[in-house]
Amino acid sequence: MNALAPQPVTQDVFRSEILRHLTFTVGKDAAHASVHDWRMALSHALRDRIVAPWFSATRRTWAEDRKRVYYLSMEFLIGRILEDASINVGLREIAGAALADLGQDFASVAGTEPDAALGNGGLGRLAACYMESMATLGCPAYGYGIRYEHGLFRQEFNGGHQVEFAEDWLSQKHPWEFERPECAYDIGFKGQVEVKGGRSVWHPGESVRASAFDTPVVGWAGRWANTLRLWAAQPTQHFDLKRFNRGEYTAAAEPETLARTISRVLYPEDTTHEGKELRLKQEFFLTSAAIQDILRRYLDTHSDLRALPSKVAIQMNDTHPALAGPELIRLLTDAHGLPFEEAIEIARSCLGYTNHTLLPEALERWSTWLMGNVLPRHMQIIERIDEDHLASHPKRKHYVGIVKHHEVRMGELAFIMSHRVNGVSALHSDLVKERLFPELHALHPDRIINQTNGVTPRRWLRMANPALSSLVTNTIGSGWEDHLDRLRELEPHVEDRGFRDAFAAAKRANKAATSNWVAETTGVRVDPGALFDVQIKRLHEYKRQLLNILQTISEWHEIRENPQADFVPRVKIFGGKAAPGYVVAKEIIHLINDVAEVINNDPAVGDRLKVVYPANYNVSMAERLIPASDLSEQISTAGKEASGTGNMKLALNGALTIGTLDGANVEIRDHVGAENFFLFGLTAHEAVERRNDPEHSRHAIEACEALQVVLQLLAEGRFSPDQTDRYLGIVDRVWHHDYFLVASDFAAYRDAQRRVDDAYRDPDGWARMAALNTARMGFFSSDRAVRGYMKEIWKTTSAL
Ligand code: 26Q
Repeated sequence: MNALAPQPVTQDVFRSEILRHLTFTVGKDAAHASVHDWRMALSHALRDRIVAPWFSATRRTWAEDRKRVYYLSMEFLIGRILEDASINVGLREIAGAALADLGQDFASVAGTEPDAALGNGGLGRLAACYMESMATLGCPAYGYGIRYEHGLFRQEFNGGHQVEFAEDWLSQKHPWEFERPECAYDIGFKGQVEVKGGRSVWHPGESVRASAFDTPVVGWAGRWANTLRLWAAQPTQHFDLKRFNRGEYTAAAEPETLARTISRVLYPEDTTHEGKELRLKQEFFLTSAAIQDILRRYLDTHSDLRALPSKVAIQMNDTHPALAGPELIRLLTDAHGLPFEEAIEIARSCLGYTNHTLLPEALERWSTWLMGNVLPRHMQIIERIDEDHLASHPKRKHYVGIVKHHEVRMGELAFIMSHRVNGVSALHSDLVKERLFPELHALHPDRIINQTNGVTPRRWLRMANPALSSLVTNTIGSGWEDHLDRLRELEPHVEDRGFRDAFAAAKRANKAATSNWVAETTGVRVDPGALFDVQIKRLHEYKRQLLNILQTISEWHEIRENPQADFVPRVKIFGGKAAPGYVVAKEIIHLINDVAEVINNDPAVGDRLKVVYPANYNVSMAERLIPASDLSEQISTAGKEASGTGNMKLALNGALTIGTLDGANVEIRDHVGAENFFLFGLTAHEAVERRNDPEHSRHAIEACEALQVVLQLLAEGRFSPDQTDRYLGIVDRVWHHDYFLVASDFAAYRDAQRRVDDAYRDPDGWARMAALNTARMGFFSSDRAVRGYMKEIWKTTSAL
């Protein structure tokens, strides 16, 4: 045993470790400690327990000279760390008991931790799940990202409108990170390129320093831990004492302010790409720091850069870090003297690119003017890559290069610079081939592959849903946490009435707890016996929250028309943020809140229908809502949702899906069985066809009386009595600008909701379907996904 390994933990040992940190790290006496102080002490005590596996993993990787994976992402949507870490190191119970000895409650202490919200949504959360799975699988890896001072904004509602506030997770000390001031790199921008002795030399006109902060990421059972390295921007020259002494106080601090803006705030857009200089600088900042760090680590123990691909795999999470190609080529040629042709091959063998979207407005393109100005040397290299690629594939019709119409297309750049390109669900990967890169796919038919997304069962089942987790463990034993396929063993038990009752009871307990929480946070009292119908995700037209709320209005109307009829009571739960500049999405938020106001206060409705929209949906709110969900709304216009991962979390927790054939819904339905999934709507190909009819909306509305009624109610201002014309814009869009086919899918959706009601009327039948969903979701573990990346893209093996 080495000296660093702490003594085995008992409740008493751990209690004294918490007390030691309270005293010596926090500097507080137990008699005067606040909940925050207790959280700091507990976090440090836990962190100590992660350091041993972390060091041993790092040492093994060096000693065995292992290939490392580098996951480059502008977003890591981690959420809270404390409870997750305590579960993975096997100390959740001991920590709870030790805290109780000290007069503190674990949940209350852990509940004060702010979410690390360094991401917008799916792409950022996927990065966090993959980090956890790489640690679980013993895949030596680093995550590289930006240490944003302000993560995703906090959402509040004011009169039903979304209002944004700066998020401030670092206002309290972040106990999980280790600052590494000795690990820092200069990142240049602008300036000139000089050719000297046949080599290009870039003289940046500005520079900032990227300084590392490391957070250990521990996997299941504490067997392995990797590093998440986040870069903070700091000024290269500190402040100007001469100017300060002249009394120019603000000017003296200018270089500092300028530099710090780079890591100040996460861009809150997750689909619209605007060619903003600061965003480009952020992307290069992350990418250059990462590539410099990767080369420095490699050259510590190797000298032949041509062997780099045998030790380094770099994964680009979408195109945001796609400058990794040009930056690696720049360092290999300009700094290390390799010929361009060799450099490009080395870079390509290291790089992989994951595509997460087909939406044209989300595809990154930078004007050649901006790129040439901010990164003059990289612009030259990009043009050279483009010429090189064109030259090796002459005489192609419709050739789509990287630089076109004075723009740099980051998708094409990432594709050409990668040896593998992957989509995130089977359908999406097919569409990447067919619609996004048809020409490049024809030239490189083996490059595009699929790696269907996954989610970590440790956070999304074991931690978020202790009631269901205990039932699973009591039924099939432990070990499913890192072998999620084992959930299949539940299947024979599903035939057992006792098991189904226990399954339903766990769900019911989660719903009861969440009903209390909903009452506290929104003031709306909901019946835990009602069907909890949940749509939680970013607000976007393609995700069609509008379709959901229109159907809700229709349901409300039906209740009022037939007050005696036998309705299945429902609670419609919404959660999600809109990008601050996305006007239409914000209008839909307003509408949902307005509809909630009317329905929740309608005495004719009572408990049969409630609409709740708790503000500030985030990872922690997801952990609360997902285990309490009966119905998972996955209703995007087919062909638009690359995968979805909330769909997986919900089905894993025994929610039934109502959904279109989009993204990973297709595979979820294949796994859980068509009879346990409420399918509706146009397919991806039908949707494209449908748009060829310029009158598709009018035809759909004329064919559906229920939809006419809903649009009429909206147009009359029934949900906006203070401003009756408020929703005329939405009505007009459904009639005349319905690109996302809300009208065309409305009738089918409404019909599918009827089938949901019918199924819910039979509680035992519902429990069977829900339990089969859980039993059959093992495939969607991020462990399976990461194994796929290791085998097909990174060519690495587990060190365990
Ligand atoms: C790009 C340029 C400038 C500013 C912002 C951006 C930007 C930022 C974030 C563009 C896109 C994103 C995020 C995209 C995203 O989250 N995509 C989702 O990825 C999930 C994981 O693969 C999928 O499950 C979802 O289907 C997909 O929408």
